[in-house]
Amino acid sequence: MGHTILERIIALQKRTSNIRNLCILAHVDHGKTTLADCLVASNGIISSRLAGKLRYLDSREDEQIRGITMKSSAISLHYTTGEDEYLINLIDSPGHVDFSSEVSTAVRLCDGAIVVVDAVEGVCPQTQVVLRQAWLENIRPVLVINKIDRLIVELKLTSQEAFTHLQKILEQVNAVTGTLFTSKVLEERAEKDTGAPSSCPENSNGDQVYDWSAGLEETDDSDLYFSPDRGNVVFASAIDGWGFRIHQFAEMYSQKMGIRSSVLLKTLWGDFYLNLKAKKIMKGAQSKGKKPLFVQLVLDNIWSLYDAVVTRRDKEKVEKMVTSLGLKVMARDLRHSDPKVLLSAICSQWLPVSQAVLSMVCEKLPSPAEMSSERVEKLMSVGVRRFDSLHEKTQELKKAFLDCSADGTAPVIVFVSKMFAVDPKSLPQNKQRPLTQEEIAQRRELARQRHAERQTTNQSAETPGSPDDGGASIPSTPATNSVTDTLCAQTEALSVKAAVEDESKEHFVAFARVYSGVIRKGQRVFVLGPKYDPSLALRTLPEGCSVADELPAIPHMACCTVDRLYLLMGRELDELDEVPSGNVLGIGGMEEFILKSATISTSPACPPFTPLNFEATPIVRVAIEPKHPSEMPKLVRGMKLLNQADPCAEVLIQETGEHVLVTAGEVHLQRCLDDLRERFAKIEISASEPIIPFRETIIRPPKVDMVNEEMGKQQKVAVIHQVKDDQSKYPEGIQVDSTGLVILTTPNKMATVRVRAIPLPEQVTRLLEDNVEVIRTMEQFSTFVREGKTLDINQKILENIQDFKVKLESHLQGHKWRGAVERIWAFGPRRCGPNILLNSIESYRRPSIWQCLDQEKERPETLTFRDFDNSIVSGFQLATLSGPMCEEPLMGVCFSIETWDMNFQKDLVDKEPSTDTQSGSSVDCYGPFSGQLIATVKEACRYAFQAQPQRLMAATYTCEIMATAEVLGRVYGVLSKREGRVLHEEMKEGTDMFIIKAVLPVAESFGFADEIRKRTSGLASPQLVFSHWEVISSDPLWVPTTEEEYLHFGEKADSSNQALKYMNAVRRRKGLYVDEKIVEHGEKQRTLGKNK
Ligand SMILES: Nc1nc2c(ncn2[C@@H]2O[C@H](COP(=O)(O)OP(=O)(O)OP(=O)(O)O)[C@@H](O)[C@H]2O)c(=O)[nH]1
Ligand SMILES: [Mg+2]
Repeated sequence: MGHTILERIIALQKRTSNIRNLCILAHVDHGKTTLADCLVASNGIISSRLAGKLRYLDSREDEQIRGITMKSSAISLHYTTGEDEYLINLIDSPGHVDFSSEVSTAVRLCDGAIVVVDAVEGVCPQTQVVLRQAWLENIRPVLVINKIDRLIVELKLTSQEAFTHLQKILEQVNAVTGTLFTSKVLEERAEKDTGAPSSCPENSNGDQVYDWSAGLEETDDSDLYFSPDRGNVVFASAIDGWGFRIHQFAEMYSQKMGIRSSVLLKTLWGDFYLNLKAKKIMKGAQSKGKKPLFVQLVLDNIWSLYDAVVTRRDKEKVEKMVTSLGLKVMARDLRHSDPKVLLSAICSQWLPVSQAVLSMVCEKLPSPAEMSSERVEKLMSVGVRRFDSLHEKTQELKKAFLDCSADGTAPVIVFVSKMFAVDPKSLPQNKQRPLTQEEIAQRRELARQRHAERQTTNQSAETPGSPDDGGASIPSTPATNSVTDTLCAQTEALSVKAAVEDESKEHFVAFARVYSGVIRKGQRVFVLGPKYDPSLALRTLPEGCSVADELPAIPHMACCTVDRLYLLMGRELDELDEVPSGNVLGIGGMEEFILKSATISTSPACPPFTPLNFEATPIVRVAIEPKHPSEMPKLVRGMKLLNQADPCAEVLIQETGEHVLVTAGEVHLQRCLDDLRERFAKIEISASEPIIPFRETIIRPPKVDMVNEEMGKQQKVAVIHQVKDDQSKYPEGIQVDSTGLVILTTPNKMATVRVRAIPLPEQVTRLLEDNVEVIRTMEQFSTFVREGKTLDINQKILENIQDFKVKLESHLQGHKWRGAVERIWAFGPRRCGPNILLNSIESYRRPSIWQCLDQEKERPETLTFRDFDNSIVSGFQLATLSGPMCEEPLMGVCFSIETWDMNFQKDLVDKEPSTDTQSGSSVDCYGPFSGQLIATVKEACRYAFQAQPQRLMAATYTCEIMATAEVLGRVYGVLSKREGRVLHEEMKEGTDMFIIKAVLPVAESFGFADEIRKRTSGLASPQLVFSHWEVISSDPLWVPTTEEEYLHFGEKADSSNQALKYMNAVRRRKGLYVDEKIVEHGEKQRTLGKNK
């Protein structure tokens, strides 16, 4: 980059109110990177002819090949309008679901977003997701409706039809925003009603009117919607380089027609028409069958341009239009064989898209200095606590956030949202940079001096005996020369060595933003991990200490020196010395201290930022090993680097010793493997088939048997009898009655439990899954209470807990579940999973898990824990972690403990006369007895589970496929082959496309997208999003029992049992026993060749 531009950007970085940090968000392929190209071209970084074709921000090779973006990358642009000069820190994000975590890392660093929507496809699933993400981070969006050329060229709509179509799209987008907003407003209103003191949003700068997340009462909510007359919508075709806001046309026509531009602006988008006779703008174009203003004044112009240039190629007309618009088009472009070249040459002068988008961004999006206080509280990771319960020094920092001061005295606060690996060669310090004028002058001077010196030496060598020369100077000159030479050689050698070292080392740059203060090269800072607790640190650290002091070790806190600062320029980096508040930047040399994200501050009171909201669930896992076992260390190192470089990929070592990589989807997996092979490990690797997760559950006894016959009473008895026979396989000492109640005693006979497993209603399972965070908070609260500490939960979280409880009560109805919600003992596995442990013991009352809801109420003292309460819970946790079918976690199961008898006294009496080894009163809570109890409860739960009809649950994706009518049949073919189920199908209005929504088991999804693409010649491409767990209806443990079943199915069913197949595959992978006939037909075992 030229020095002048760099200097300009550095100067602009200091003017906080003229900075805009924004990201481009959209569904996959809606044209984000193409739009970014146009904006980049406006700064002369790439040629405007290449804009749209180059996709400059897709710097990876695979991004270019596949044509999708896989990472978010930033670039700084400047924009001048009138007097004002702005710095735009632009971040392009990927639209593919697999990379939605990259979107989260981008959104966090921005104050605004450009939401791009394809004019043909409209609002797609990912559009909704990104709007939600923008809303969750409280950033303000503006809209670009892109690819309008497709309406003209592909769909061949008339301008009138296009107007209706565009109106519909705008409605759709506003509907999504509306839903997000209303739920928020209702929530806040409820909060105000309860009178929570701290949660009312206060605003210090009175800018609430534009804050799309403040209360409805004080807010003009119309500003949250997109509307062309408000100037937050651009209509564009990024590929042809044009885009406009309606005010451009309003101004143009107000001069021409003498109508005030404000009037035109109000009426241009809407049901108005021009009455030429009365010289008036009238309402009701639709009902009167008139052309709406927007069609007449705006769209018709564009349509006729396309018609002349692309469709009819009418040279004369084009030339006429060019002159009437006052544009200059090069003769070369006029003659070009591709009409698109001429089109973009005309359009990019007439309505340059960069101008329209950048002016909208500067006008409508907030500067970093306008951050709302609500967003600050959210960022400051208040989490479940009340803001006012934080340490006062921490609370003071809120002001620093709001001020966004670039003053040297303000505390430095920086958030790193991801680490990305860069090629050491592209680092500015390793690159030869062009010299500045001064440097050139300096070098020239040096060279001149050296030359002069050499000449003098030569001269003096020629005249050795010259008496005029200072005696000392003659020998000293060569000596100094040789010294400088060796010095030079040394430094060169050093730098070569360093370069070699650098080559081998992977360089990471932190993707970050400064929220307060000025970060400088060489500055000492604290790096705070996500679990850092400022109040603990403030208690431990001496008053008024600073980063420079020798400090005691604090958990999750490290001190380091800022090594290098970079300006992010897409594919390039430029070195900076300091970066003031409000800017996006790259920080080098942090890889030792930061894994994926972190908070950097000079104040120990700074809390770690709230963790990023990741929408994608990492679900696809593969085991990885090197081709050559000796390269294992390289693989381990490579996986560590990959883990650091990708916000979403997880790397873990399973109990079996396998190295497992967990990714968000197939495309993501592919990219991670490529990265490992070519970049981080640089070795040949082999990846296993994807490991597919399952869940185990139980269902109510089926009413229909395998041959689809209703089970009469008689048969039921027969079946139950059969089940009972099965139970002979239970080991001795376990009693299972016909209703599935399991009675089990610990080996030392001190405790007996009775457990029953009950399937949870489906809604309850889903509710539990959705409320993991709520459950975790409750668990945290209970732990705090048990340890005698207190936790101030903020009002909103309390409401969520209350809400969760009410919903749970409403779903758990019927006599079986009477009072169940109050009796919940624990959730599992990992204390927050979708299974419930129920306390059905009449004599045992323990503190409720809902105790955080009635903190004020006096808790009756009688409710105390029995000893070993925890052992029962642990047993339950273990049982739910891996089920009996194939050791996968359980889901949707309720274990009801009906009795729990402890007979210490009896034990004492029995044993005392003979031995005095153990006595009940001295049993240690963590001694062997608790271990026995844990094991017993676990076993009892397992048997209780097995006493019910068991089923496997498969992870399912939902996918939306857009396809034209011709390929619809093929799409259905692929879906049904892969056990997919179509939920619904509809025709997209105004197009000939169908939208098919379907569910597909994850297990069958590998290669699905490719297959669809191949079968439909690339016309349909689905995106798979993890949605839920679904029970597989066939019984994996089914064996024919009745005569009819034998008759129908024989020894082995004709159609293979899908659930059994899955189960056996998992068991085989885990090295568990598989009950299969290995030799099916004895005679085939002969060696046929020798069969004479
Ligand atoms: N007809 C038409 N095509 C466009 C327009 N803008 C982009 N495209 C095409 O749409 C395709 C996708 O464009 P990208 O810019 O890569 O889309 P993206 O949103 O960045 O995609 P991801 O980053 O993968 O989510 C490319 O083939 C572009 O040429 C447009 O205005 N009109
Ligand atoms: Mg892209």
